[in-house]
Amino acid sequence: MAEPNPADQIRQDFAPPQVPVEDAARAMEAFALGHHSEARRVVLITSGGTKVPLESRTVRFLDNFSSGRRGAASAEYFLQAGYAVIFLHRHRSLYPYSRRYAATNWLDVLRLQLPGDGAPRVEAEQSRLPGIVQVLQDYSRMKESGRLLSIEFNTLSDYLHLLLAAAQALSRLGSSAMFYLAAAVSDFYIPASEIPEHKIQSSSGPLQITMKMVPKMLSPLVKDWAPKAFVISFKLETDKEILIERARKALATYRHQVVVANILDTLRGHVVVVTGTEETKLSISDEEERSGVEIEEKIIKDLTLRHTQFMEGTAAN
Ligand code: 9Z3
Repeated sequence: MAEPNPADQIRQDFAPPQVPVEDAARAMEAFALGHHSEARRVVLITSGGTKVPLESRTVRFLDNFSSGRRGAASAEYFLQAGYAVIFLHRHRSLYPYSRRYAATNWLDVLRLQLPGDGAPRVEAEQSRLPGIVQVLQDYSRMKESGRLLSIEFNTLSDYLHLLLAAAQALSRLGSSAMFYLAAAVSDFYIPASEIPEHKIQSSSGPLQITMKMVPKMLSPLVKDWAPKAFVISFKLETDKEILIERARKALATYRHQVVVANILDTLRGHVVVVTGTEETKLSISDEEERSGVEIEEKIIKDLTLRHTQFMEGTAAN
C-alpha cells in the first residue's frame, strides 16, 4: 500500500489541534504577503519542544528539554537584520526580549511606594534588570514596526498543523522566504486511533508503549509546499563523532540548503553550519561570552548572507 502523504497523515492520524489553526493560517498569510509586498524578507522560526500526549484526556505526556532560547534569541537578530519574523513557538517557552528576564522573580524587582498623599505606585529596581533600557528600546521599536507575528503551539499535533499552514502561507514568497526550524520536535507519537482515552492505570503493571514515527515534514516542505524557499534545519546530537555525518545525511535526504549542527553539551558556544559544499564552525570565545555575545548573532549573520546569495542565485528562476 502506498505511504500516505504527510499532510494527509497529519490530518488523519493526529488528534485535532488545540489551537485555532485557521485563524493562525489567515494571520500568517496576511503578514507574509504584506511584508513581501514591501520587499521585505520573511523568516519562519520554530522554537521550543513539543508535548506528546500518552492519553487523549491527557494526564501524562512525553516532552523534551528545549527551552526555546535558540529560537527567541534568533528572532531578535533576524529582526535586527530587517526580516519580518513569524515566531512559531511552544506556549510558555522563551520569548524574544523578555527571555533575558525569564528567571527573574518580579516580586523581588518591583517596589511598592506608598506616598502619604497619593495612590500607591509600583517602581522597578533597575539594577536588578541588566540591560533593561536597551531591551525596552529594542522591544518598543520592534512592536511599532509590526515585523513580529507570534503564534503558539503546545502539542505535537498543534505544531504539525501550524507548520503546514505556515508553509502554505510562505509558499508565494519564493526565495525571499526562509524557514529556520529550531524547534525540538518529537520523532515519536501515538496515533489517534491507538491512544487510550483515560489515564493509564499503574495497577496494570509496568508500562510498555509502542510509538509511531512522526512524518518528516522537511521532505514535503522542500519538495512541495515551499520549493523555492531557503530552508534551514537543526540537528541535535549528544555524540560529536556522528554529528556532521548526520547533518550531511539530512541534507542528502531532504535536499534543503543548510543544517545547523549542535551538540547538547555545547549548544550555547559552538555550532557547525553545514551546506552541500561547506562546513563553517561558529564559536563564542571566553572573552565574547564575558561580554555577552551570543552564538545566535553569529548564526544569523552567516545565514542572512547565505540567504542573499541564494536569492541572487535563484533570482532568474
Ligand atoms: C536544535 O538543535 C536547537 O538548537 C535546540 C535549541 C533545540 C538544541 P533551546 O531551545 O535548544 O535553545 O533550549 N533544534 C532541533 C533539534 C531537532 O530535534 N532536530 C531534528 C533532529 O535532530 C531534526 S529537525 O533529528
